[in-house]
Amino acid sequence: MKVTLSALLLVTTFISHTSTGAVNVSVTVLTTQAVSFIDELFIGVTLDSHLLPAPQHWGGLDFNSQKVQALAKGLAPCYLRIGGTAGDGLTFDPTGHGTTDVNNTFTGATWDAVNTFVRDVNWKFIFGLNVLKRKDGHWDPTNAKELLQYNSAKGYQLAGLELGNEADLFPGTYNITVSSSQLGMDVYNFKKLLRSTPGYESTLVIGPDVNVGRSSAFVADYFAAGGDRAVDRITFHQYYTSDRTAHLSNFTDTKLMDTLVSYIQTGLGVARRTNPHTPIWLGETSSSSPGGAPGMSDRYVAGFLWLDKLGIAARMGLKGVLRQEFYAERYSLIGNSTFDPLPDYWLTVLYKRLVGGPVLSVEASVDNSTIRAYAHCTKPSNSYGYVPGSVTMYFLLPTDNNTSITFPQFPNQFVDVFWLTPVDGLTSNLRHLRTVALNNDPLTLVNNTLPELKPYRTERNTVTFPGKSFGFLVFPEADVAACSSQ
Ligand SMILES: *[C@@H]1O[C@H](CO)[C@@H](O)[C@H](O)[C@H]1NC(C)=O
Ligand SMILES: *[C@@H]1O[C@H](CO)[C@@H](O)[C@H](O)[C@H]1NC(C)=O
Ligand SMILES: *[C@@H]1O[C@H](CO)[C@@H](O)[C@H](O)[C@H]1NC(C)=O
Ligand SMILES: *[C@@H]1O[C@H](CO)[C@@H](O)[C@H](O)[C@H]1NC(C)=O
Ligand SMILES: *[C@@H]1O[C@H](CO)[C@@H](O)[C@H](O)[C@H]1NC(C)=O
Ligand SMILES: *[C@@H]1O[C@H](CO)[C@@H](O)[C@H](O)[C@H]1NC(C)=O
Ligand SMILES: *[C@@H]1O[C@H](CO)[C@@H](O)[C@H](O)[C@H]1NC(C)=O
Ligand SMILES: *[C@H]1O[C@@H](CO)[C@H](O)[C@@H](O)[C@@H]1NC(C)=O
Repeated sequence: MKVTLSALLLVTTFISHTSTGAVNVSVTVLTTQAVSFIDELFIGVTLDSHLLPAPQHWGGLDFNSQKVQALAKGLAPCYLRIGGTAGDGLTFDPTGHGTTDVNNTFTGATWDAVNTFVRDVNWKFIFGLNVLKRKDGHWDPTNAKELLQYNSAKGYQLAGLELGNEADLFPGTYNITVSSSQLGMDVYNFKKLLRSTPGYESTLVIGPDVNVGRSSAFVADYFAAGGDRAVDRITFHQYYTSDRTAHLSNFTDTKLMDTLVSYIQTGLGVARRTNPHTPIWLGETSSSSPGGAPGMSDRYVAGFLWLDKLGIAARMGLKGVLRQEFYAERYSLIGNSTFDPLPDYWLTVLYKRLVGGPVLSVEASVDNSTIRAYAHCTKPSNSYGYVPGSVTMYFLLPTDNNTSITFPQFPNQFVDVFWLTPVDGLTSNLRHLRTVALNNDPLTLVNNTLPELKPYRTERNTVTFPGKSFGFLVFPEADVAACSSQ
């Protein structure tokens, strides 16, 4: 309790006074025109394919848990993508009878469990098919057809399908080489098959699901061979660092954050040659790989890379960011076995509630190693009653400095503050709870229900926050033209 109280005093002080010693920043939103647009499905989540074979029991994820359902509904509407390296080793067997290779088989019952869940919580399902089912040098769709047939007989909706995960790494993981141009042809043929299968006329074909920074030539060949006409969404996978070498300082390192800018530029450069208009997603992305950095990727500090990623991706025109992952491993949004929401879960919920529609540019009086600032129109259908014309800004303060932010273009206006701070330091794990506070109130579920997530309203034109923290500000009276006619 002592820790919580001192954090409380600190931030209350900061919100009410301009303190000496704080870095002063002036921020202006460019209101005349939007630079991009995102919809309410912008943030999606993932689960890894290795959870599908029955012996895994979904890694302990209980789809019937009220808590899990409440947390999932808190993110809805939301894409759920199940994919990953293990997916290219899996076979669908509706009954599971007579299966000897149980660790590489998933059954109709498993498929039912996830589809029922997705329907109950109002998510949309994307699945990665096994591209290593091969015959005479090309993909063999026999097992995929069985799955599609089973799926439509049950009346399940499939929002999207992928074919092959990080195929550029097959030589190392599966000791198999499939050329990028062969994959481009495979996905093109898959698209034709899907469009001629009743019930799948509008299921998205998604790919190529590789790291474009590592394999841009691979991606270019994939598009040139037919992938360009096949894909409805282009997906690149992205991680900032590896679990093995991750260091706490990486999570607030603005140079490392900026590597995403050049990564997306590389992706745009490759994709836009053949696909000038196809929406681009970060189709699988998190802080560090392959499972998340121990003691970091599931703590408050992970929010810096996550929120900055959302800001950069939206501003650079991306239409989707699929967070690796909803459950399991160290970069999950909810706790392994406890299902307690982790700090990035709450950050994601706030983003989904407050941000949406047109994306705006921001100018700050100091450079982006002192403050990271992003602006959007406030989500049109928000639960707070914010009217069209409202603006939502979000900020990351990556340094240790207390920072005062002033908004010269919005004098004498209310500001609604949703500021997130850790309850016990950047890697807070107090009593094994990785708690984050919203305006000093530790966030928890009450009776499996999400709290209201109320803002703190202030009339001050300058707001001050502690270093190494982040949060959202809403300007309900901004009356920005680009946000008025959504
Ligand atoms: C499946 O994997 C588990 C461990 O993950 C192992 O104990 C078991 O022997 C495997 N089963 C088969 C049939 O390979
Ligand atoms: C990889 O496959 C080749 C044949 O395709 C085989 O000769 C080689 O032993 C395999 N390597 C490993 C590590 O399994
Ligand atoms: C992470 O931080 C460590 C320690 O400062 C540094 O050596 C390493 O290069 C950083 N990693 C990345 C990907 O920037
Ligand atoms: C949950 O944590 C335990 C203990 O750390 C670990 O053995 C297990 O693999 C984890 N489960 C998942 C699904 O990540
Ligand atoms: C931050 O500023 C640097 C130049 O100082 C620029 O290269 C980088 O793209 C900027 N990052 C973002 C997210 O705008
Ligand atoms: C930020 O402000 C608090 C409260 O006034 C103070 O204790 C702390 O030392 C300040 N931090 C820095 C880095 O100046
Ligand atoms: C939680 O649910 C129990 C049983 O339904 C009820 O008695 C209790 O008042 C609820 N608590 C809150 C804080 O709503
Ligand atoms: C204040 O914080 C310290 C430590 O994080 C940084 O070294 C400074 O660069 C920073 N100052 C500004 C203006 O960002």
